[in-house]
Amino acid sequence: MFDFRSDTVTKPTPAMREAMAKAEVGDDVFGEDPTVNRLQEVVAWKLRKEAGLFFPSGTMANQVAIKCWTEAGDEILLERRSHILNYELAAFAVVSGVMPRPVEGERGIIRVAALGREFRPKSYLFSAPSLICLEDTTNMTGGTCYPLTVLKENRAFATETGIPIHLDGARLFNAAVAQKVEPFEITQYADSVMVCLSKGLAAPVGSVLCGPADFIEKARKWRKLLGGGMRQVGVLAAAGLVAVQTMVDRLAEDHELAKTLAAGLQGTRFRCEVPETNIVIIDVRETGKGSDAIAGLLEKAGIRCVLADASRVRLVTHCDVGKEAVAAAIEAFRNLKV
Ligand code: TLP
Repeated sequence: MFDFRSDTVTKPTPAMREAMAKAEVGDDVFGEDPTVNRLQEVVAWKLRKEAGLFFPSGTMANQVAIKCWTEAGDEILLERRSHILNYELAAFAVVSGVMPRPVEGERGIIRVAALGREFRPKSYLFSAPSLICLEDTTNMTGGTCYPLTVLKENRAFATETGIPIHLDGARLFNAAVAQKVEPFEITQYADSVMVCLSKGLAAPVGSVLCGPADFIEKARKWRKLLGGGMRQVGVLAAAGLVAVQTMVDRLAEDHELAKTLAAGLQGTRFRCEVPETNIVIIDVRETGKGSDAIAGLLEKAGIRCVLADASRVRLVTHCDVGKEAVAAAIEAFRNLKV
């Protein structure tokens, strides 16, 4: 069985396990875990933000960011197919009491004109637009990266309208590697950023939220309220440090394999765009079957994937699937009796 469901299935590397065993720890609710503090500093520096805060998950970090930037009754602008809107159980409504205003992106990329169309100025009739959430790389729209020029225009719009930008950078390091830029060249356009260590970087757990120092202080309170205050959590942060220090450059290999997979489907009834990073979204409509049926057949052929929607499946490349797995996936698609 080759597992292409997500890069979240990656297992911690031997170096991570060793670092975890040796990690110096303290009570992080008192701010006394040296390994957590180091991870927060390292990530905040890489993203050139004042401060960072370790979270058990990307979902909690995104939701705390929304909580910190908004008041109940506000609205947040975000892409129609974004993770925050579709895969976080409407937590923004439960935790922050805000309303989503979906924006149509191009392969998940929100351009300034689309923001302008959805933005409504302050009025006693409207819920106040209080936050723009961007996702880089985009997930269910195929791992696309925000061109820096688009981010710059969106930033200008946000500054003009006085709304902060939160960047869901679950796969921000994939974007930086694919675009051959430093992560801070991307994050300079956002007020707050969440990055995941548990996706392609292969750490077992964890995300870091970064932003201005006063925002992170506020976030610390909301993290605790949600039960995310952890104690000797340096054992997890140690793996996160190995992840950010040693697993970023190799993401290029995952991107290459995703391209190989997409190229292998050329000339078949499975349609996909050339992937920019490690996510391949495959449209199965030409087979006359739904994505659930195709995923079921692939599973029988030893290839695991997830559904992006009713007509598209998603395969993600990562460090625990190599060339052999990709060759097997191509063969499985080509041999499907549909
Ligand atoms: N994404 C997971 C699933 O939840 C869909 C995946 O397999 O891709 N933002 C983005 C863009 C994400 O892709 C994810 C996870 C998250 C946030 C949430 O991170 P976690 O799983 O740590 O809560």
